[in-house]
Amino acid sequence: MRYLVPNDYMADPAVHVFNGKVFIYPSHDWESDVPENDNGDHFNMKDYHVFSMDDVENGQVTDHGVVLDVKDIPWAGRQLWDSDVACKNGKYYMYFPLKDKNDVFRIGVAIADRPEGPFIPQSDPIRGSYSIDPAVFEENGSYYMYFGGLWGGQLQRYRDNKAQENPSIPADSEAALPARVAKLSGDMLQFAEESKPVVILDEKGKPLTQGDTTRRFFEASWMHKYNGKYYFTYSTGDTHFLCYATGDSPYGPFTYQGVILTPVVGWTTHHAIVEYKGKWYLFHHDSVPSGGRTWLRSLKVTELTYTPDGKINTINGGGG
Ligand code: FUB
Repeated sequence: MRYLVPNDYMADPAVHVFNGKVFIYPSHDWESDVPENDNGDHFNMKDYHVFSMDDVENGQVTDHGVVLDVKDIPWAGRQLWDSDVACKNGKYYMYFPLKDKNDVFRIGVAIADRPEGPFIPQSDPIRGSYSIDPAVFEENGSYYMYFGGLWGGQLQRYRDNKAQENPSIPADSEAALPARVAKLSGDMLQFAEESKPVVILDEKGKPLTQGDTTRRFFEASWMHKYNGKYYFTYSTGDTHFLCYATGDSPYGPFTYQGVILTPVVGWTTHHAIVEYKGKWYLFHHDSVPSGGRTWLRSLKVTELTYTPDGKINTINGGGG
C-alpha cells in the first residue's frame, strides 16, 4: 500500500496506461469550508490535476499541475467531481461531472493533445447527460460510458433517462436504481444511444433490491476485463463497500460476486482497477491523512489479486 500524493488531497482516481505510463485523473479536494451534508455540498472541488508514473510500487509520481479549472468551463455552476479520460486517434477526452448554473449535474467533455493535458472544455455538456461519476471503457474501437450516483449525485431524479417531477429512491423491496451505460459517438462528444441500465443480479438471477444496501449500486462505476469476463465495480455508498459483479458483455447483465475493499476511513470509497507491467492494481482513496475529514481524501494504491477462478481477493480498507 502506498499514498501517492502526500502533499495534497486527491480522490476518486481514474487510471489508464497511455504511452507506456500510468496516468491518474483524480478529483482535487480542498478545504472550502462548506458544511458537510447528505447532498455532498462539502465536496466543492474546482479544478483537476493529472499525475503520472512509470513504476506503481516505488516510482516518482509526477504532478502535471492544473489541467482544467471550473472558471474556464462556460456552462459551469459548481463542484467538479470524479472524472475519467479516454484516448482516441491521438486525442484525449476528459469526461467530468459538474453542476450547471441550475445546480443540476451534467457530464462535460474537455479535449487535449496529450494525456497530461491541458484539457480544453467544450461549450456545452453532453446532450441528455445527467448525474455523476463517468467511467469510460474502450473495446474494439467502441467507447462505453458508465455513470450515475445516488443522493448528491442526483441519479434518483431520473427514471429511464427522463427527469422526474418528484424524485425518489425506490422502496427497499423494489429493484435497485442502477448505474447507466451508453456508447459514445464517433467524435467522442455525445452519447451515440440512449443510456441503458447496468443491471446487477443476485445468485438466483434476480436484480438486487434497493434495500440490499451492502450489495446494491450507489456510485463510482468502473469497468475492466479479466480473462474474457467484464468486471463492473462500484461503491455501495452509505455502506461503504467497493464491490464487483461480472458479466459477458459491457452492457451486462452482471452477477454480484463480492467485496473488493472493505470500508476505509472516510465516508466515500472510490477506485480504479488497472493492469500495469503484469500486475493488477487497485487505486482508491481514504481520509486517514486528514484525520477522517470525509471531504479531504488521499490517493492510495495497492496490488489487487485474483483467485484461479477469477474471484477478487478482498482487501482490508482499514476503516470501521
Ligand atoms: O468526490 C465526490 C464524490 O464522492 C464522487 O463523485 C463520488 O464517487 C464520491 O467519491
